[in-house]
Amino acid sequence: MNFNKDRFAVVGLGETGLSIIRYLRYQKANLVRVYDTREVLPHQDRFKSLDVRLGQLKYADFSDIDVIVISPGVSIYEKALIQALHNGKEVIGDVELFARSITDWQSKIIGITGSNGKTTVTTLTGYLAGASGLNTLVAGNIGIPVLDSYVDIISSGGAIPDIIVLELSSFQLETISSLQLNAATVLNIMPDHLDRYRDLLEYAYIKANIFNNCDHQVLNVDDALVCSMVRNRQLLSWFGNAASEYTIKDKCLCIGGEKYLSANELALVGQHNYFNVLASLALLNAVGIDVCEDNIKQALRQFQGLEHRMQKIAVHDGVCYIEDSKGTNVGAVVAGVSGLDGTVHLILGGDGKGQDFTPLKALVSNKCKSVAIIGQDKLLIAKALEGLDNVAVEVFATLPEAVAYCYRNAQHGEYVVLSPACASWDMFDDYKHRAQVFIDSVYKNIHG
Ligand code: UMA
Ligand code: ADP
Repeated sequence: MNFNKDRFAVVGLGETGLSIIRYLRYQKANLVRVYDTREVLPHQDRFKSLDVRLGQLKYADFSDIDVIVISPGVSIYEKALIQALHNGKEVIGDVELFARSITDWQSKIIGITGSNGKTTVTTLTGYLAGASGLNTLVAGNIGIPVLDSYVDIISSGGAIPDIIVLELSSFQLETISSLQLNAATVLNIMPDHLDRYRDLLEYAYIKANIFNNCDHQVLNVDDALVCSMVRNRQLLSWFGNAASEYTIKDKCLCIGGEKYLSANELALVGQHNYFNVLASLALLNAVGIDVCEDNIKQALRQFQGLEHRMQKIAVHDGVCYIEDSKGTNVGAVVAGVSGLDGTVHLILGGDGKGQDFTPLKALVSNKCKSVAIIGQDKLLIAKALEGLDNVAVEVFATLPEAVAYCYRNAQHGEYVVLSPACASWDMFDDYKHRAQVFIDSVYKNIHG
């Protein structure tokens, strides 16, 4: 790739696409054209000065292009892109461009992926690295396009970070080859994005790309697919069950058999979050940060977790209302809801992304008194829950109706939880919008 000679195209005109365009302009590259597979763009006015092509990608439209930079929302398996690769064109993503741009930086780089817990672990790892006094950059799938961070730092003459913590989605991992990571983790593999991948194995295989150029792997010993990702000649740390270096014993987080912190000293709650903390500690240790320092332990005690992940939003008449709009797959819902110490009235539903909902049946049978289902895949979910005599299962047209139903059913000491196991796009702008509708509906019921 050569910025002086090559002709570039950008595919996908969301946040990443905008950051790629900004980066290519900064590099004074020849940006010939931009594409998006949608017929209509959400912010068309932002691309006025560009040659924009909308609709299905056609290989012929790339004939005058050398390097195609794609957004994560566009699959590298698109026919036109496969053909472009076959014909010797480069097809890369924003993280690959970032990796090629920082080869002279001395930063330690941590990569984090997994089906669930990425954003929590990325935020926590960045927060703890910052608490240890290091200049830390957090970017990637977390919502901060890596190329925006790059241009911000370079154009402002800012300091090169000591530590870079990257949240990487499977979509981004489809297109990386040069990213050198000092430490990386795959937190877990649970069914997700099966509308994009043919099966769970293909999805897991793409996630394992994170270890292609990595010094130190941090792996979840309790996850069979993650265990299969061990690579020769890489250092290795395990987190998970009692036999691993980073584990939980007698309600304490332990490292190498030594007690590190008592779980009840953490502001974070839930078993899954204890494993998130252990993964984060292993990653930090792997890049040479002493996690036994007092300021790191103090920061850990203070870390409250993130919005939209099993967040308590109200307690009324002894009923606790929890918003988990980020519970967008079955694995997240099982992990979050099974950790609650009481009976649950659960709201499920939305765009199921091709998932198998049957694992919800055991959870619902063990934890729930009633379930309200909404969204595009409501009938699929209702079918997966068929035959549960002890649980009331109802289907609703809207989220406020589902909330009203749970509000009526819930009694003192019980929980009402929005943890939909689905994406929100069929009914809402995004998961934050869904969360807001839930919160507004809860308050409307409480206050009349
Ligand atoms: N799209 C098309 N055609 C296109 C381009 C996009 O239909 O040509 C659609 C996509 O399928 C998607 C939407 O438009 O539904 C946005 O896609 P995008 O690639 O333009 O997304 P960005 O706005 O650039 O945001 C992306 C990540 N989104 C996706 O991967 C879908 C954001 O992660 C990420 O924060 C951002 O880059 C910065 O790195 C979001 C996400 O949902 C939070 N990620 C998935 C996840 O976490 O499970 C992978
Ligand atoms: P991601 O960025 O991978 O989507 P988040 O940290 O945003 O992960 O959390 C998303 C959902 O997954 C939330 O519902 C949260 O409660 C749940 N979750 C977080 N960590 C884990 C984990 N280690 N295992 C299972 N579920 C988890």
